[in-house]
Amino acid sequence: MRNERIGDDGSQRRGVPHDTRMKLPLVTLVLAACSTVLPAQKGIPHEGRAATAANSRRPNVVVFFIDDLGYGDIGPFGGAFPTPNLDRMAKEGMRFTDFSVSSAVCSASRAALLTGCYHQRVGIAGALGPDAQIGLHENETTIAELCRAQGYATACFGKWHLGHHPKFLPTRHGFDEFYGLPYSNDMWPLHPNYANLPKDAKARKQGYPSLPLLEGERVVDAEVTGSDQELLTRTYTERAVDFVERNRERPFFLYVPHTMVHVPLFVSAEFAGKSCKGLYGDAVMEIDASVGRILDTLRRLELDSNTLVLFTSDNGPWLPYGEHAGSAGPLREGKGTMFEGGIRTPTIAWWPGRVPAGAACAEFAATIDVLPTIAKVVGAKLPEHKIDGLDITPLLFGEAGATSPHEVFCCWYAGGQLQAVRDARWKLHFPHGYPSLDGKPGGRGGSPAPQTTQQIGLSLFDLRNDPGERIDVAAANPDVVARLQKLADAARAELGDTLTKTKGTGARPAGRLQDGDARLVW
Ligand SMILES: [Ca+2]
Repeated sequence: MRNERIGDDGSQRRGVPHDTRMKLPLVTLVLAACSTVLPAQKGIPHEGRAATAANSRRPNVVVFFIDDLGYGDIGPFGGAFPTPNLDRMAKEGMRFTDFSVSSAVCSASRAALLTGCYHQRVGIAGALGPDAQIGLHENETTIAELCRAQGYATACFGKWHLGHHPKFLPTRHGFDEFYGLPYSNDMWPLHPNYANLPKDAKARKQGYPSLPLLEGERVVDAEVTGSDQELLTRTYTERAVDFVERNRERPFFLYVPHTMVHVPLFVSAEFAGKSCKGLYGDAVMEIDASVGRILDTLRRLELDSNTLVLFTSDNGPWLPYGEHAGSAGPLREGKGTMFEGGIRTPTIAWWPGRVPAGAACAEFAATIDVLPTIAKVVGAKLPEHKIDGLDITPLLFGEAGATSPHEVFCCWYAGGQLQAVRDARWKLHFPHGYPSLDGKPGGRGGSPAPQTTQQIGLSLFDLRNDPGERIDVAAANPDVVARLQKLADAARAELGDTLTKTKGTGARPAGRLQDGDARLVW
């Protein structure tokens, strides 16, 4: 929990009372739409035969979850780096321009994506480090478990970050296969907070142990080096391609949470200098190429018309890293804050023949919606426990008049503070502190510049006209403030709020390492 916590060491989930949201009529509308459309068939001999079999089966799902990629980093969202594969993906699919993660930091964000719950509900906050004794609870239900129950092959290639001890690993949460890092790639002895200290410095001894690489539950490299990190993006991609090829005749759920573009940045030789815009741009280009290679594999095996692919990021850019960080584009702040720059992520959905091509969806949606949406697509039942996400297939499939199913979305951070709530148009911040460069430049060469804690008072922003959250319009809209306050009160009662010292009733605990549990040793 050391380096990445950015003040989010114990946040809680925002709990939108399920009942409130379920009032919305859309949810039921949606259901009819998704299972009825049959994918186009392209039967051609050889691989075409597999495709024909594939097309009559349940759809495959692929989720890319990029680490710390900013809203303004990729071509379809106005980014400056060349991303031809994502450009094509957006041209053939749909951009979601108002799509949020649950928390502006790694572990919490991943917990929400995989469980369909606010991270506050499932007890995972901040970024878990090598000394963490907790992880995703065994009673939580992940997308992988829902899919596996439907007969899907499942795999995770990339960064897990929901607990590194065996009982918390992907293989215990519905994934048949896992290859990757257990947590962030900067949680190693070369972290800039420690690497530059004298060898005998006391603080240096508090640094990180060597970084392990896992296959399944086994450590296959006990000391990942920089040279090893250069190969991560490529190796995850090769694993993903191999997994798709091996499962071409069986439905699959493939989760690719790339280690990049989280610092420290590394690229393979092929991408070194390729962007002509620095190492960060090179890393974005290698991620882009990874997406292209996997989409090309789906096309080659004629699985494209039967595969839903989602691309998004786990949080906004880590701005103190300056030239080694991305851009939030027009949005305010970045990772570690619940401003839009921290939580609104560049999101693309792709499913030729199902998701409208070249479309943009400006309706609000979030990573908590991914589980119920995939459940709908693959014909799985939702978990019996309460979740916070809602089915967004009407948006995904471009139903006329479809709107966001969310009445409210809540932003918990920094130890369970309910820092903000929003609806389709308005976002109300409650008074809180947040880390910021405050207009100063970010760091250079992979070292972060210091941030200071800034304060925001009660503030209302009109996201429709001011997505950059610059102009406080609370005074002019007392009715909106009152309505959002009321929704926030309900969320606090459900999942708590440390800002108002409210205890919620609906939160569930994280999993905790117990005496006798196996430890990951390396
Ligand atoms: Ca992250």
